[in-house]
Amino acid sequence: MSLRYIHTEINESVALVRIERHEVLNALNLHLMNELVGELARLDADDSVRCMVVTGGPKAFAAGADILEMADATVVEMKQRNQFQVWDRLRQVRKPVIAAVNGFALGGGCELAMACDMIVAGEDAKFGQPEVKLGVMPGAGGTQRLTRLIGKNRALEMLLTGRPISADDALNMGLVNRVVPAETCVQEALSLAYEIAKQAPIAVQMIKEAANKALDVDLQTGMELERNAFYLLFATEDRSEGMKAFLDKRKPVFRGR
Ligand code: CO8
Repeated sequence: MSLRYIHTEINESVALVRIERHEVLNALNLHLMNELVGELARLDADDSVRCMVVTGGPKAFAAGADILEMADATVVEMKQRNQFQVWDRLRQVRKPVIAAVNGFALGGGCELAMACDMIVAGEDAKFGQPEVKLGVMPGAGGTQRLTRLIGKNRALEMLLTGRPISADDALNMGLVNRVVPAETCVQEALSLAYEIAKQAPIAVQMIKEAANKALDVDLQTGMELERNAFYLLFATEDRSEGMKAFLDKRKPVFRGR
């Protein structure tokens, strides 16, 4: 099925998903978000894919929610749109998703990058939550994820001033995994994705689930969840293969079973 704003290429078990609405800096309208999350859900269910990279264009990963689409909306219309349901679906994606961010990642764009599992930033990337300047606030996790990632004081400075930060500052604060030359950003994110795609897929998904839970539950609950997932992996063929390959001094071949 051809999508209007989303273009996907799959190579060596990694899907590269590009957001292409460049004329408005990839402003995230409802249609685009539905396409994007629908595509990620489809790839999540595709056994030939093990890891995904989401990227935008050279000038913008995404400059936020589409302001034109919201400008005249009433409270009732906003509630009826139920636009955050799609963000809840995004949280259900089990395979790792890496954001490759060049240019602006603002508002919903910054929230989208943070909703991914890792962020590779081009050196020209700018991250920010400028909603306060529009008289609103983040609605897709900005106050929650940013606070968890960089701490309350630094998050509040960004959230209350709306001022964007540079890629280097984002790295120092722990918002991104690494900063690379802008022209290599997508390739670096893909390299990371290829490395993850070589690991045992069920272990990868369980590790993602357990790490995400670490942010939601107390330590004891998290430790129990981790332990149960650890035991469960002993039921997989990939666990037998991984350990056998180590003992045989060869590379494992993981099949996701
Ligand atoms: N919505 C709609 N159109 C946009 C957006 C946007 N967020 N951002 C840029 N555009 C459009 C501009 O209107 C312009 O269109 P046109 O050529 O027709 O005039 C085109 O993109 C190019 O933009 P600029 O001319 O402004 O480019 P500059 O290089 O001068 O400036 C900026 C780039 C600084 C990024 C500037 O465009 C800007 O400030 N954009 C808005 C950023 C912003 O405030 N984002 C937050 C939006 S609110 C939000 O995200 C709430 C999240 C809630 C949940 C998420 C749901 C998806």
